Amino acid sequence: MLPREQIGLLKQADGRLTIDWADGHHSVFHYIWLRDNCRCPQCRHPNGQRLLDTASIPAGIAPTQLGQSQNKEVEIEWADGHRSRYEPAWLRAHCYSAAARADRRKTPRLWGADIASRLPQAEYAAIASDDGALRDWLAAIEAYGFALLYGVPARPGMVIEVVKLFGYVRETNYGPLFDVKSVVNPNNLAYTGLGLGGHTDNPYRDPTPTLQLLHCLSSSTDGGENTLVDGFRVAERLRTTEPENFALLAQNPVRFQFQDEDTDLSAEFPLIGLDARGAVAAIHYNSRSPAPFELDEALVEPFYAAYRAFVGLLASPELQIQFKLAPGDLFIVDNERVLHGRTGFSAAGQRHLQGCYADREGLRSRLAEMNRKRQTLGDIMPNDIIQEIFDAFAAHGDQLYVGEPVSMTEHMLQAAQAAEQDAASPTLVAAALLHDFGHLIHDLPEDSAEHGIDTRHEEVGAAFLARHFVPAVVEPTRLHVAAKRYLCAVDPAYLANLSPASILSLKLQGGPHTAEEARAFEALPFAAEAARLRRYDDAAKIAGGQTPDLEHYRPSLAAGLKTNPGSSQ
Ligand code: NM2
Ligand code: OGA
Ligand code: ZN
Ligand code: ZN
Repeated sequence: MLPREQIGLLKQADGRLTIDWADGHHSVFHYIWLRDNCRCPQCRHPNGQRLLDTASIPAGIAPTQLGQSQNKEVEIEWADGHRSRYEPAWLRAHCYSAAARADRRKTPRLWGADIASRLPQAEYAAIASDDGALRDWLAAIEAYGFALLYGVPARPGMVIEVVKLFGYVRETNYGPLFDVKSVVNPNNLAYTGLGLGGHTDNPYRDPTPTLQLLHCLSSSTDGGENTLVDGFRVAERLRTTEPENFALLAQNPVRFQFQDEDTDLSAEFPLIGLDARGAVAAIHYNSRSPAPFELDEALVEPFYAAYRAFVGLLASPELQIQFKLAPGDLFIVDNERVLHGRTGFSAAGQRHLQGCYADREGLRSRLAEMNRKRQTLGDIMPNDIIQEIFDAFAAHGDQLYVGEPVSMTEHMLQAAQAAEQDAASPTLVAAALLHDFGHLIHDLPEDSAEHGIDTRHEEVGAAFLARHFVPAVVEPTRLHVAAKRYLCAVDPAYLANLSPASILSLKLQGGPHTAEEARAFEALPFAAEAARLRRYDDAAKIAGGQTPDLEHYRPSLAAGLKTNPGSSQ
C-alpha cells in the first residue's frame, strides 16, 4: 500500500469523521456520506449498482462504534446494527476536499498553431491490433479534441470500421456515412468545391453529434486543405480579452437550421456553451446555418459585434493548424470543441472524403474501461496474484485447522474438490478453495476462537479477494460464515452434524439465524452459492483425504479474476 493511503489518525466529531493521512493530507467524511457509500452486499449489488436509496438515509445518522480493523479498514457499526467497512485506499480516492476535487477534475489541453510539429496521431494498423496504441490515441482525442490517423486503407466504409474500434456510429439524415465530394445539386455546401471556414457540424441538431471523422479516399486537386482550431482556446482568449463579448455569446442562444427536400432540422445553442461551473463546455458554430437572430432590441448590435470578434479569432493564424489529407489519412474531431474547415479546391482532379458522426460517450467509456484494466493489471498481474495466493498457502497453510484433523491447506483443497465433485462452476470452485483465505493472511493466532475471539476471517479474506476476483468468487466467501448460521436455522440435520469446533465458533458468530435473519440472508446475492460452499466446507475435514494439488485449481482461479475478459460478473 502506498504511504498516501495509510491512515495516520482517525477522529470523530460534529457528525463527521476526520482522517489525517500519513502523507499529511486531511479528509473529512460526513457520517451521512459514509452510510450512503456503504459497499456491503445489502447496499450494493455485486454488479456495482446501488441497492441503498440515498434518500432513505435518515438525517443525523451516526455510528455507535467506529474503528480500524486488523487489515486497516475503517469499520463502522450504525445505530440499527448495520455494519460498513471502507478500505483506506477507497476513502482516499474519494476524498472530497476542495483540493482533492480540483486534482481529479480533467482540464482540456488547449492548443494553438504551435502544436503543428507534434500533432496527436497514430497508425491504423497499430490501433486496430494493439490496445495500448488505441488507448493512447483515444486519450489524445480526449486531451486535444482531435487526432490524426494514418494508414487507414483508402476503401469506402473504412471510416465506420475506425469508429467500431471505440464506439458507435451516429446515423443521421446524411446516412451512416456520407461522401464529401463535389456533386451537382448539392443539398449542403460541403458537397461543393467551396472553401469552408472553421465550423462545427450540425449545430441545427440537438443533441449535436459530438464526434466527427473524415477519411480521405482520393485527393488529386489543388487546394482542399483542412484547418483545425481549438474552439475552447478561442473562447478562453475571448473571455480574457473581451469579457463582455464572451458573456454576450455565452448568454444568448442562436437558432441554427437545415432544410432540404425531406429534412427540417433546427436547434438553439449559444455559440459558447458553459457548464455549471462556468467552464467552456461546448462550441456550436457554422456560418452556413444560423437562422435569423431573435435578440432583445438592445442586444442586436452588441451581439453582432461579439459574433464578429469570435469568428475573427477563430481565423487567427496563430491558433490554427492546417494540413492536406492524402488517401488513407483520417482526422477525428470533438465536434463541440474543435472547429474544422477546408480551403476551396479546383474542379480539376478528384477529392473524395468519407465522413461519419459518432459520440464522445462511447469513446470515453472505452478509454475509461481500458485505463481501468491497465490500472488493475499494473496493480498486480493476474499471474502474480495467483502466485501470491499460492505463496500464502505455502507460508501459512500448514497450520492446523484448529479443532479439526486437517491443515488449512488440506481443508481448502478438500473443499475445492467437493465443489468440483458437485459440478460447481469454476468461480464457486475458486470460492471453495479460497473460502478461509482470511485465516492465511491476518495476523491473529489460529486458535482465537478458543480464546473467545471472532477473527471475522471471512471479511478479511473477502476484502483481499475483492481487489482481484469477481463477486461470484468473493461473495460466497464473504457469506460462508453467515451461511452456517443460516443452515443451522433452516436444516435441523445440518445443525446436528456440525463438528464440536464448528459449534464453538457458531456461538461467537451469533448462533443460528432467526427466521427474519434467514429471510434476509436468502435475499443476498450469491446466498445460494454461499450455502452450497458451506456444505463443501463442512465436508472438508477428512484426516488424510487425497486431493489434487493447488496447481490443479489455477484455471478455476484464473476464471474468477476480474481481469479475465471471459469472467461474467
Ligand atoms: N455533411 C457533410 O453540419 C453541416 O451541415 C456540415 C455536413 C453534409 C454531412 C456538413
Ligand atoms: C464536412 C466538412 C471538410 C472537407 O464534411 O463537414 O467540413 O475537408 N468537410 O471537405
Ligand atoms: Zn451496507
Ligand atoms: Zn464539416
